[in-house]
Amino acid sequence: MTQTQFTPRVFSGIQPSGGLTLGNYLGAMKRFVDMQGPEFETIYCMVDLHAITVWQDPAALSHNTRELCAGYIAAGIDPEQSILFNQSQVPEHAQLAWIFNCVARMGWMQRMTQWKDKAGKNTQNASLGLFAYPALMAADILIYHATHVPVGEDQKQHLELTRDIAIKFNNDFGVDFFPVTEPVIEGAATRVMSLRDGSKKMSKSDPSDMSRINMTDDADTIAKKIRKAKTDPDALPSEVDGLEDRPEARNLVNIYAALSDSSAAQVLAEVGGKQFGEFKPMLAELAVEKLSPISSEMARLMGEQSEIDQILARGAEKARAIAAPILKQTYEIVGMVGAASR
Ligand code: AQP
Repeated sequence: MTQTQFTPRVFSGIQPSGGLTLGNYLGAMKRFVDMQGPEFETIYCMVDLHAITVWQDPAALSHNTRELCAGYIAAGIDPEQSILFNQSQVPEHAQLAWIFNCVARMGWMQRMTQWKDKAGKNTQNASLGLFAYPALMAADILIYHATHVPVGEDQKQHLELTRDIAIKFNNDFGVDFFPVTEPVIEGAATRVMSLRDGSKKMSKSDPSDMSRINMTDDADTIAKKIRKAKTDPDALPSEVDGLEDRPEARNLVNIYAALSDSSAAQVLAEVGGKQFGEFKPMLAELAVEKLSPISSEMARLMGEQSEIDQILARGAEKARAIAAPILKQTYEIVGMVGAASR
């Protein structure tokens, strides 16, 4: 563990690997907004270098990066208060990632469940970048000496690896340089599940559009997707224990709880005993009420492309002002000639 007092600083990112989903919003973005305030410096990123670990059409990548930026702002991230940028504009991420590629062990990467899920059976054909993804993620966080990282449940293992990399670097070089970052995995919807299969995470890249709510879906589409969401024939229970072995019911209750800033227990106290025929329209109404203002603001911002590009460029400049000195010190610690005079 480190003894150094680090500035309380939040870093997190989202991949522009598709359109934003309700899972990204509830598990990550909404909580990024909550963490904006006097307690922390906040740095939020569109992690485009991560996105290309699987094939991305170049035009779609640019579009999705801008749309994600619009999503951050529409959801409540203030680019004056938080640093908002896309990863590839700050080369220090990739530079530190290389150092971490040399610190992390192959065995650590091989244990990552996201690697196993995304590479599937054909690991020989997966990109080297996909395998090394967690080292780049560690660099994203540690290049800012971030102390807190809000993420969804699926990123827990990668954050543990980030801590392992920080500890190993500090031990290998006999320094107390990188913080051992705290994951912040909180709220009612840390793992929003697919609307078609309660055992699968809601994901941007799921081939079925009916499995997810996109932040750009209109009111009718949201209502239709919720109406068609897979459920079971029983009424909702009055207590959380009654959701055990009912993953689809639990998912819809958790989504309702997160959208209404309450807990599953509070929701069930209100809706326990209702059939899905009654609960689904309530959920659809709430989802439309909360998401429509965000999607219409995203659409408006997407009409202002040059403004988005300027916000990203300004954000990248501010990010580099923090990242460059940390990279310089890292190079000095590692023994790279010339680092001290840069
Ligand atoms: N279903 C989810 N429930 C809660 N949180 C979620 N997150 C993603 N899906 C859910 C959180 O969103 C943040 C950004 O995730 P990401 O875009 O970097 O990558 P991901 O986790 O791989 O998300 P997707 O949607 O599944 O993307 P693809 O399909 O491209 O792999 C993270 O904090 C994540 O936990």
